Amino acid sequence: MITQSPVMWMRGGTSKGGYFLADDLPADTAARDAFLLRVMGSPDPRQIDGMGGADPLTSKVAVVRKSEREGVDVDYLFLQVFVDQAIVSDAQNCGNILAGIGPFAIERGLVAAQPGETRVAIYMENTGQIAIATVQTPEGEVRYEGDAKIDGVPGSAAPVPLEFRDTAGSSCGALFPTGNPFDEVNGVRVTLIDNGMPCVVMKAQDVGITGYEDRETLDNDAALKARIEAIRLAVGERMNLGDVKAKSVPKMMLVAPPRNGGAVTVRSFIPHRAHASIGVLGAVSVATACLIDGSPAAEVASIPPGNRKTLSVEHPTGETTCVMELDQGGNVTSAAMLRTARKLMDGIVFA
Ligand code: NQM
Repeated sequence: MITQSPVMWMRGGTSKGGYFLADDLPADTAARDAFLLRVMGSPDPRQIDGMGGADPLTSKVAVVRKSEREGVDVDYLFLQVFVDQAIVSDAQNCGNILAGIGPFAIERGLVAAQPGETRVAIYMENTGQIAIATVQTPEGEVRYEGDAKIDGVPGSAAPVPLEFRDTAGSSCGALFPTGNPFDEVNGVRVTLIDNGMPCVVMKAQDVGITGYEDRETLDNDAALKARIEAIRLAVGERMNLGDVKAKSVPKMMLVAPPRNGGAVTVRSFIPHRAHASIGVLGAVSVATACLIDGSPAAEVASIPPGNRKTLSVEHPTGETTCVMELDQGGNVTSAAMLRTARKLMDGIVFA
């Protein structure tokens, strides 16, 4: 059992976590997970004896290695360390923590900084797909300061644009794992979709809320949580995710008409706590659901014309903009998103 490891703590997008080199962690999965639970202080709702922030959004880990794949710089494995259960899950990807991977890879010497900016090709091990991150490297070093703002994070920082391609069916094997653009589950019309993140998309009003509630109100609504958890457990097998009781997917997405000029408003459960904003790939999957004629999301969404769509997804702390490219058949071929990241500390963590 290892008792300490080098680590860099970073904010990636609207999440925060520990970034490790794969070689610094045990190769054995059980030993690695036991170490990470100790590092985060899980299981404990306050994570008082560890680094976790008592929130799924701040109890995250990235494991990074130099890639041996053609055209790829680094491989990134995302691990969700549950807060109040002794679970470390690789069943989902994370597009927010992804925003810190390029800077971390350059900082650790896995990728050489280029003049001006550095494009880092990242293989996302959880889903077997590639993302491209562009990192500001004006003086041959990562620059974190800048003017880019993302809702859910105070202040501004250097931009880290992320591009995703071919994310359909990342974990479920198909964009619509049931083959249908919408289904009915427990009397609620839902779209079961995976365009980078397995999601169950439904109208907020169909489960008795407006869709404009704040995070705290949603987190305190036990009846709502029980209702959507029953839907989640019922669709796991249908989404090719198996028994999802101890998994952090699918995410539950409750949509309503936009209120601030955007495309749609979303309240997401990830899956047991309400998200303070929205996940990156979660937003891509919801935005994709909005483009499907006749789906519950399309009924409330406001979609601009054209094959290159800028879709503002409104959430509890502002909005997240997704730029979606569509082919002639209306299928989403790529998605891009602006994120930022910040190095918080570099040192040794103890278990
Ligand atoms: O959907 C939270 C987050 C995420 C995941 C979650 C994410 C994504 O906001 O790509 O970023 O859904 O658990 O970090």
